[in-house]
Amino acid sequence: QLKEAVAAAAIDEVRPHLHRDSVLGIGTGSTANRFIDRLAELRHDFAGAVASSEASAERLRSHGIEVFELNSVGTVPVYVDGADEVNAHLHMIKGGGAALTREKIVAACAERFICIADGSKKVERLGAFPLPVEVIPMARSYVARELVKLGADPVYREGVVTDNGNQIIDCYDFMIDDPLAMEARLNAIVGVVTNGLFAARGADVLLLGTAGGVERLTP
Ligand code: DER
Repeated sequence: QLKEAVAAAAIDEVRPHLHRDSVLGIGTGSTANRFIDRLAELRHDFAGAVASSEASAERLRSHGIEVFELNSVGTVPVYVDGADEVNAHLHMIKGGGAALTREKIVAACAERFICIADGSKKVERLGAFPLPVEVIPMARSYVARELVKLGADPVYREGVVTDNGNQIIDCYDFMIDDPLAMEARLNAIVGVVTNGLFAARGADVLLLGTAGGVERLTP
């Protein structure tokens, strides 16, 4: 359905940017999984992938796709990933799947970020989806107090430990008028590892699955 359609569109979107020793950047989540499942179609057009989570790395390997450590590759030509929300500037909220830190790292290394999402993710203003913030465990309460000062309702995502051994606070009731400024503000809180605002490095292309077909949007 919509996830399949945007995954198929993403295969066509990335193909022109690949050569046989390219290494692709791969995101995390159910939409990224649909893309991973179709990558075999491009098997001979790239060498392997870097993954933004152990879960995605395992899924890639299950399709016989070589997974590289990011430190052993330079920039990647494309990064393909989903989002929890995306606005008209292609700023995103990500982190619903608790992989935001490695997603942000691989996205930073990518020449082109291709976001794949169903139409429900497109919003006017970011923040209806609770903004994930990855924190160093010992700093969790301190960071929560700082988030309250910024107007958020911080909720500890119980029982979740990220691939990096950290915890997640989800910021509820936190409508974000200036994603660029808020991303920088959150990064300045001691104990914050990563916040789920992808604005400084947003997406370059959004493939949005709608009932009328896949829309291709740019900032
Ligand atoms: O955690 C993330 O940032 C993922 O990209 C996620 O939020 C999107 O997940 P979905 O494709 O399963 O909706």
